[in-house]
Amino acid sequence: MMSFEQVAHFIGGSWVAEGEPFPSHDPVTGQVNRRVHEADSAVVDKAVRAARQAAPGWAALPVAERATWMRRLSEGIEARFDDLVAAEIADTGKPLEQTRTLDIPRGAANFRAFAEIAAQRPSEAFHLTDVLSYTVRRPLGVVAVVVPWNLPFLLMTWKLGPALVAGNTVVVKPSENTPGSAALFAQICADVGLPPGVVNVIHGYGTTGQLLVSHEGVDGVTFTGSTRTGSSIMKSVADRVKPISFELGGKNAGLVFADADLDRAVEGSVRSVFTNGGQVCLCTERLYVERPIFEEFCARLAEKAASVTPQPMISAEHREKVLSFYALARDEGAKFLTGGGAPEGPGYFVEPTVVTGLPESSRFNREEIFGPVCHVSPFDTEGEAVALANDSDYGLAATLWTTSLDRAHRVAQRLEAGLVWVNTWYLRDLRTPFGGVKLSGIGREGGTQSLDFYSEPTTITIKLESADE
Ligand code: 6OD
Repeated sequence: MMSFEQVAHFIGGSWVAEGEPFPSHDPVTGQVNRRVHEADSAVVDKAVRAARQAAPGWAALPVAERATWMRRLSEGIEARFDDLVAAEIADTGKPLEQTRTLDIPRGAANFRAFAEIAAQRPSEAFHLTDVLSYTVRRPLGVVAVVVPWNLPFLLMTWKLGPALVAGNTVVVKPSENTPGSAALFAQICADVGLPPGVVNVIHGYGTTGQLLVSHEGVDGVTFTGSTRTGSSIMKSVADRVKPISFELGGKNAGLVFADADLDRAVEGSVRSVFTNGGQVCLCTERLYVERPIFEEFCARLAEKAASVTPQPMISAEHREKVLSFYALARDEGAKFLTGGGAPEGPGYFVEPTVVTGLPESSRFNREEIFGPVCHVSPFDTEGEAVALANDSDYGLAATLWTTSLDRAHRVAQRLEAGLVWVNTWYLRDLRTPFGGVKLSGIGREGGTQSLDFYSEPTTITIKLESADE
């Protein structure tokens, strides 16, 4: 049984308390809340071996049986719902309401969705007069699942659902900041009787992650997190040309046109900037507003932002990073419409902040900050708005607010982003392709795209002899 305060690895169906423990902190108080064993190369090796040993048996199961296991995992999550909520909040300081309605329910939904999608998926066949080709898909083998700290349970399960149902076994490495829900999930795997070694969970910092992804027994890597870490994983796996799926950083633009429903645009922008303390890769950090409504939009956004309840940043270090961008804005002469500081008291809180007046070339407008903050600028024409939104090294998500149907389609199709939301934000259908362009990632997750990543086709071609007439 896992302990809440002492977190061990889960390998081959057993708890393994090996490796020097490191402290993990509650972002609300800054106090140590767990001691977590750090996986060294011996532990990583043990986990990969366990996953390899389980791989043939798991891959040999009919997909319908693996789908049944996915449903059992969903039920296991629902049975431990309150404990998962508590574990996630202890590590992240997320609001209770968000954790209960988004983070943990999405865990159960991820397994259910991929059970259905995989079980219903037809195979391909190509028929010429005397030639039949068809494909069979095989799992990659052992997949390294490297998970970030911002939506730890949602993103871990988003990868595990398709990886497992496609027939892979996995070694999961959650962030060192958020080990709790992954450890509890390991207990759920044991409780529902998942075959040992199918899911293994090891803990540690980036060094553990690097040992894992570069291990020769790992056949593919899925990662969500910063572009810098993605790039360093890519280098580590280059020699063995392992398949990778990366969802990385963003510097997402929101475009607000003068014909928008202003109430909706303000409300939606507040959500898209401040949800989870701005610590979602999809959050808007650059808002562009058509000039006739610029002043009114800014005033209303600032007023609403001032009443947003601050959420802690994940760590003291991340808080410093966010505050360094507030200082940069101040040094460069930005106008603060609200916020700009950090509340007194314990924990890693910063104020929800809205600024204006910086040039596009400022680091503030070019680099991902990942905090509760956005910059607002005016624009004059639709073409200018599109150019401003696209002038970024990143291309994950964009949001546009307009009541013109024509404009919605026209602009959405010109935005260089993997995801465009119109008059909404972060509205998800788990079957749709999800991911980014440019520095925001490689590949797409979601629906059959995930299943394609976690398996490889073999094409079988048969020459048919014609029967003697
Ligand atoms: O909702 C999802 O499926 C998803 N992949 C969200 C990613 C958020 C990144 O911070």
